[in-house]
Amino acid sequence: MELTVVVPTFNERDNIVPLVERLIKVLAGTDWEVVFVDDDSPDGTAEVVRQLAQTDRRVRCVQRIGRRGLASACVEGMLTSAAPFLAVMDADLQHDEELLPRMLEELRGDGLDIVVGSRYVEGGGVGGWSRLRVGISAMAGRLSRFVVKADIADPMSGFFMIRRDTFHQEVRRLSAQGFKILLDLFASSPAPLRFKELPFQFRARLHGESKLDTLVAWEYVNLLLDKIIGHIVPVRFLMFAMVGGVGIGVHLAVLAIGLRAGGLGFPVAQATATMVAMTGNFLLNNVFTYRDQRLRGRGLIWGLLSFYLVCGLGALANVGIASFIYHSDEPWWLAGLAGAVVGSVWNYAMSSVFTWTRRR
Ligand SMILES: Nc1nc2c(ncn2[C@@H]2O[C@H](COP(=O)(O)OP(=O)(O)O)[C@@H](O)[C@H]2O)c(=O)[nH]1
Ligand SMILES: [Mg+2]
Repeated sequence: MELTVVVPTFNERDNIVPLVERLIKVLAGTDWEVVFVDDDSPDGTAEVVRQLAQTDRRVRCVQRIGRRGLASACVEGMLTSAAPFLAVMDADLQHDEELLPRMLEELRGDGLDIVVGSRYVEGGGVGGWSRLRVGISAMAGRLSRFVVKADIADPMSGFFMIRRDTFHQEVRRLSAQGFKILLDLFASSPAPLRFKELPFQFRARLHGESKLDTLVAWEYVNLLLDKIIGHIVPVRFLMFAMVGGVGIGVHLAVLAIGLRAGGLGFPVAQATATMVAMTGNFLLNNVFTYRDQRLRGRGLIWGLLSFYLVCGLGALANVGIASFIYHSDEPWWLAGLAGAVVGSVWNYAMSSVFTWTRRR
């Protein structure tokens, strides 16, 4: 086995067969396999892959349940491989498979760790992208300079081939968050990666639709933050704390409205504000902090109930600690702050176990 092509998929049913046909054609004469890593696509992508795998041992499927995330899918697909060379490409035929044999050729020599399919070197391009998307992509590329020192034209590319031993050297340092696995590889490498970029034309998607939505920008910021400060404090906790800050604003606003406009008594207004703030925090965390494990449908209801419970206990811990410190003759603000910190750490730790559990 010389080459494993890892293909992350989410709702790509109709692209599987055409992609494998093309791989068979361009990789003739090479000993290769393709691993599709599917995040339990509702359209049955994994089933299509398995059907193909029934008659072709080169095709394999890893199906992940209750998880989302392009970068982590790529990492886990690469970890299934024993081949010396690993390629990653999209399922939707936007990446030019003709490049694969040339990437392989480059890597077989001893001089390179990674070969990148690049849209931004001479001869490459993005075809029919809108100006807005070109602008956003260029902007993201400039931001990436904060974490990547290499002078690479297309650090956001999702199309590359890497030596397996290079990948294994840095796999434990990877953030594996969001969309940008290549950037992650470059930013996490202990020694500068020896790389080469080969141009290709980014084609239009064959079937299905893009999973890139506006929150991808958010994931990108997460990745950059993780690379910059992730070794000091987990970025997820920072997100959680930021949402908590928003929650305090929501709480005070609802309280004020309840007291002034609603004419409620203080306990009722405070209870209402607490419920609204907790619910709001839950929904915000579900979309931003735990985007990769987002709860839906019935899981959302159970998640909300468990979040109420976790936060209720967190509030008890908060008040208990704060009162204890206050009665030890420490200043009121220190007592209050200590209670709040203990409460938020509790809420964060417990909700990561009981609310956004991976099992759901
Ligand atoms: N396993 C997995 N694959 C994903 C996920 N999101 C996107 N993909 C796949 O990643 C590739 C690139 O996504 P795509 O929507 O085409 O992004 P675009 O080309 O930037 O518009 C495609 O093969 C998708 O099916 C995900 O959450 N999990
Ligand atoms: Mg695509």
